Amino acid sequence: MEGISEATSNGQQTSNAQSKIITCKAAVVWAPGEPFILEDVEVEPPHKMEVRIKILFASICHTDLSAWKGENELQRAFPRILGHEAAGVVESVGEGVEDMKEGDHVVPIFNGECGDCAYCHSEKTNLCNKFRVNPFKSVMVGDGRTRFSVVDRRNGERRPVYHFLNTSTFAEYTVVDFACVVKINPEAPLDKMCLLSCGISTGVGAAWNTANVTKGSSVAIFGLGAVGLAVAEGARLRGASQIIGVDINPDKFAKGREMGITDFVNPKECSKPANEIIKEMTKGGVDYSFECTGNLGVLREAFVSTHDGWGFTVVLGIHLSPRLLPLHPMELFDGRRIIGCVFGDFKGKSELPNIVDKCMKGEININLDGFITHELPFAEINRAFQLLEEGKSLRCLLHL
Ligand SMILES: NC(=O)c1ccc[n+]([C@@H]2O[C@H](COP(=O)([O-])OP(=O)(O)OC[C@H]3O[C@@H](n4cnc5c(N)ncnc54)[C@H](O)[C@@H]3O)[C@@H](O)[C@H]2O)c1
Ligand SMILES: *[C@@H]1O[C@H](CO)[C@@H](O)[C@H](O)[C@H]1NC(C)=O
Ligand SMILES: CC(=O)N[C@H]1CO[C@H](CO)[C@@H](O)[C@@H]1O
Ligand SMILES: [Zn+2]
Ligand SMILES: [Zn+2]
Repeated sequence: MEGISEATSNGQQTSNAQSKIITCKAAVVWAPGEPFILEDVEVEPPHKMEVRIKILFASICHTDLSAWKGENELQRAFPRILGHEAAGVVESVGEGVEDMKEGDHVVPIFNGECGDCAYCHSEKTNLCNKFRVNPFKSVMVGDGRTRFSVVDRRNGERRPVYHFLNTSTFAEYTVVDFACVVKINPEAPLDKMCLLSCGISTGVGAAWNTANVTKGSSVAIFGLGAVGLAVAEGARLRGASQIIGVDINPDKFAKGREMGITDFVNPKECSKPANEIIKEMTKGGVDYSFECTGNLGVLREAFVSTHDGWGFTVVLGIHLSPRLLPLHPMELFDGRRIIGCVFGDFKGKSELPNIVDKCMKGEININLDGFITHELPFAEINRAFQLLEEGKSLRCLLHL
């Protein structure tokens, strides 16, 4: 942090009397695919029902990589602060926030939980009517504005910097809606908890909540990044007897073995489609398959790799390109089911604190350390993105 200045009289209504504008470093993307630039940004105090967080750790998820590249034109709000997998400490809270205070340890969640809408009250979904994940949104719900601004070097003018996934964690300080931040046990190590704010919860939850993988069952996981390997962890902890990992990068196999993968398929080295190989390996198909690549062709492979009659496919990969699912309607009569899953079907605010406590007590034995393959200072964020893009890292932990 560079320094805290008095809030300027630019008409912004701030509800927290002590709270001032903070000038700090943030990794700003000015245009799709351009390197991150560590800029001095101004971060407004939290407005009503918002929280300002000091980010201590942030890691990079493939969804950040896709957004950085601007793979979907609708998503192109720049300059922007990306990042959604992080952990930190509450710096200040806006009017009306009662479940958090300065100093609380928190993880942001991109799929919010207001706790008050019909969706939040329903046991059937973890989506929230007001704060559900939406990669196309880039301004706060309260007033439709951003809480970040930066000076544009090209003309010297201050301009707004857009948010991402309700969290924007590649910044020393960020402002999020109360619904998108979870208070956790202060004893929990924040570096590891960072991974629970997206990738690991998503993968583990997909196995536990969405698919409800049962003991002795067979599983195929397409894409062995952090999300896919977290599915493997979830399936292993549920007692799945066969966990087949599918990836075009053979470097993922060694790590996969540690995470419970029992068999590997590299489609690049096979003369027939992965689904045919998997059906042979499992006498007709796996009980559960998980798509964790964001590739449409892979999605189809995952779907037809399951056993007819009861096969269950969970889609985790984000498919941003405007193309439709490659399924023939008649195929649905073969008894295979398919569903997408956001954030492992966990309700973030109500369930994550309990998951954190269970991890600490050893009641849930997720190998969080195994996912942190690299650590770098915040200033090396460009290298961290490169590591993920080249398939060298699972999660690179940035220290802010
Ligand atoms: N649904 C959710 O809530 C949610 C949450 C987090 C991430 N995601 C999405 O999950 C996906 C995985 O994220 P990640 O961070 O683990 O990414 P990652 O880049 O670490 O892993 C992706 C893996 O897929 C493999 N792969 C790519 N193309 C392949 C192909 N054709 N066949 C087989 N394997 C292939 C890569 O080699 C890599 O190992 C991304 O699409 C991400 O956007 C979704
Ligand atoms: C998951 O499966 C187990 C074992 O079959 C069952 O007891 C449990 O009720 C299932 N849970 C859900 C949420 O369906
Ligand atoms: C800052 C930000 O992107 N806020 C969004 C949070 O999510 C809701 C629901 O998708 C959006 O309406 C907000 O714009
Ligand atoms: Zn993510
Ligand atoms: Zn809600």
